[in-house]
Amino acid sequence: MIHLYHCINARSFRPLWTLEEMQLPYELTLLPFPPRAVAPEYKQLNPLGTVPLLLDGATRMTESAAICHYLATRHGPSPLAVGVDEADYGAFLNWTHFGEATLTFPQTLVLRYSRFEPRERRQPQVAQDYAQWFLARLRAVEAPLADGREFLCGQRFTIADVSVGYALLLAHSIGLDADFGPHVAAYFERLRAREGYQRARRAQDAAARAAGISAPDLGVPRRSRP
Ligand SMILES: N[C@@H](CCC(=O)N[C@@H](CS)C(=O)NCC(=O)O)C(=O)O
Repeated sequence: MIHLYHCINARSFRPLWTLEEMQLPYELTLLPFPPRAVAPEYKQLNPLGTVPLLLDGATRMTESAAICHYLATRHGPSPLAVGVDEADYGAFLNWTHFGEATLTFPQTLVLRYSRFEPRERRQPQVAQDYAQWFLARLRAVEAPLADGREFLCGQRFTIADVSVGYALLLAHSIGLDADFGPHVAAYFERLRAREGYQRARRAQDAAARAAGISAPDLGVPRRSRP
């Protein structure tokens, strides 16, 4: 049985969303955030103390985009993965990694230096600079969507959309979505309307209720549902 360790709205939402898109059976363990500090026993399973952690037989993975790719191929074949023989294979790999390395990483600096650090260690200039950095890189998503395509590559929804979609979800939860371009905003709505996305949110909510864990307050007034 596939086992996913997850924190509310963390990058582990990517594999959760993929599991629900594929309707694979899995076990979900929801941890309080950050597990490194508040669930120290978790470090025996994952010495990094980060989520996601995916266990599947002898396979053990801690990188969210790679886990999505693994699920769509090892537990495929699935249209969620673009195959090596398809024209968009390179674009698929590029978007899948772009979602984490280019679009999510700068947001973690925004979060850390504007919310998570103790007040005396906060760095508003760093937070502001990396928010701008994120929004500048997001133009690389706005431009291709302007041609009317529904999803990023392969002419269908794939885990490249899961990877980039999670970066948009994080931007939404820290209030950067106000600066989304019109095509990115419409794309984000399309992703959130998906049955698989909705199922993943319900699975997260049910696990949170069962574990008595609530979402960390990121200090952003909510304009719309996550
Ligand atoms: N590149 C990794 C990053 C994993 C990561 O840093 N996860 C964050 C949650 S979004 C975490 O567990 N942070 C807790 C910590 O750093 O202690 C991925 O894509 O999965």
